[in-house]
Amino acid sequence: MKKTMAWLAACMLILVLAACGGSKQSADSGSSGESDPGVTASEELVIKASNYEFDQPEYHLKKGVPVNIVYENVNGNHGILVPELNLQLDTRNSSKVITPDKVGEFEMSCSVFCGSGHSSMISKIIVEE
Ligand SMILES: [Cu+2]
Repeated sequence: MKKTMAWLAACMLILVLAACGGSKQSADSGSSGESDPGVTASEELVIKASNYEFDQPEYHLKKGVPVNIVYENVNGNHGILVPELNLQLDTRNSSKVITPDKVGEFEMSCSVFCGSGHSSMISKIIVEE
């Protein structure tokens, strides 16, 4: 009986040592930068554009909260562009999940040259703490 216990203990010790020696290299999880394909957004923000305005003068987001931005084209042909948030959407590419990482007000403009009212298509994305 005692012999068996000793043998078991020895086995355990070898296993533990082997496990420790083998797990030295830890896999680095590669960060993908700005776009977050692995993130599931719990929030959704729909931004609509028509000739020649966005449906709201400002849109509010929370810092650090993943949000799925959905672009909806009501009439004409427009898009949205927010360089600071690395966000550009239009009818062909109409949604993207972003996680704002800084607080501030960011100007949103129309990404498609749509006609006489193009330059007046300006709204704001406001990121709050
Ligand atoms: Cu436009």
